[in-house]
Amino acid sequence: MTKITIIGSEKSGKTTLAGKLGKRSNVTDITMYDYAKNDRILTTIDATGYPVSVKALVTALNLSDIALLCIPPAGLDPQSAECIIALDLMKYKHGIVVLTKSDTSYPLAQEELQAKLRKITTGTALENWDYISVSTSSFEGMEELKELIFTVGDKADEDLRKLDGLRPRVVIDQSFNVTGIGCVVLGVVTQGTINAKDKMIAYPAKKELEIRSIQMHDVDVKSAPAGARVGLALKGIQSKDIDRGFVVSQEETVATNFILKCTLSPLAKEFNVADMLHLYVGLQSSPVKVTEIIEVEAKMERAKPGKEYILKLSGSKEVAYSKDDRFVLANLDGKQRFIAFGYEL
Ligand SMILES: Nc1nc2c(ncn2[C@@H]2O[C@H](COP(=O)(O)OP(=O)(O)O)[C@@H](O)[C@H]2O)c(=O)[nH]1
Ligand SMILES: [Mg+2]
Repeated sequence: MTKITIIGSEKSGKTTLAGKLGKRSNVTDITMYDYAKNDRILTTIDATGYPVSVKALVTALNLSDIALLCIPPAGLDPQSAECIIALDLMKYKHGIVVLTKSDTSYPLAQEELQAKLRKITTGTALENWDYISVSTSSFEGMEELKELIFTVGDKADEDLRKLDGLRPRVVIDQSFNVTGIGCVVLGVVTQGTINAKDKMIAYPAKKELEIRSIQMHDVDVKSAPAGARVGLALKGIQSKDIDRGFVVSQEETVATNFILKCTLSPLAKEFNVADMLHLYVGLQSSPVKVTEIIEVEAKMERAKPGKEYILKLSGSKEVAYSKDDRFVLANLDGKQRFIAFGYEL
């Protein structure tokens, strides 16, 4: 099972490409496309809510294993630059840079664009990504792209197999009520293996539940490994008590205030004590106020790009997370909105 997200600048051909990679299934601020052939299953997510919503981008990326960054012949614009910063702050491991609309460009220009992008992304999470030119009009590169997605998908799967033995966690992206069944949620097993009859807890609300049954691509299964996109019928909980962003797990920390060791992007906008930022972890987000900025031992009034700080952040919304979860911070007033990543101290 391979899960990809297509991101990039507006009008770079993202939605058209997603439409060529599968059948559209559901739409919110992210749109999913499904494709199944033999034992290959591909879920493609178009972060349709982005660029208006940063959350749509983070959500789509956190539901996927591979990012496709679309760059049209016109090259980088502020939005694709913001996508690169987001991918770097998230340390997004697997991805492909797709040079779109190749029918409107020339091979030499495509080569130059590729060289330029490779230079810009040196030292970022995108450093070793593959590049491919495609056109959804002439179909140039489309078969090669599908093959490449599955090759990168195999590498992503290898990484996921290392997570099968960890304690199970499922991030939820949808919940609804099905007549005769009850509460059904859709989500992704981010680590561990889940089994039917497992007793788990829905965080941050801390509601106990039992997994009644598990489906993967509409097929009933007894268990699901790390990386699986699953539909779960749940016992002991109502659909109104579980929502997008919830984590079904056995143990999570729940907090409204955070002390994070943060690294600011060199391209971040400066911010000050008392500024409001947005914090993202998994599919959750919360507005937080910066209450303290500490550089090594000294207290600061202002946080500068490219540096490390301990940030004290105060919010009012409960967020569930675990020790090794990577937090991302954004300043929604900025032009380039992503500013830092951090871990709980
Ligand atoms: N010539 C050409 N036009 C394309 C290609 N892919 C998309 N387009 C056109 O580019 C425009 C923007 O495409 P869309 O998929 O909506 O871009 P998005 O904003 O990134 O989702 C539309 O008019 C598409 O028909 C392509 O490969 N070649
Ligand atoms: Mg679109």
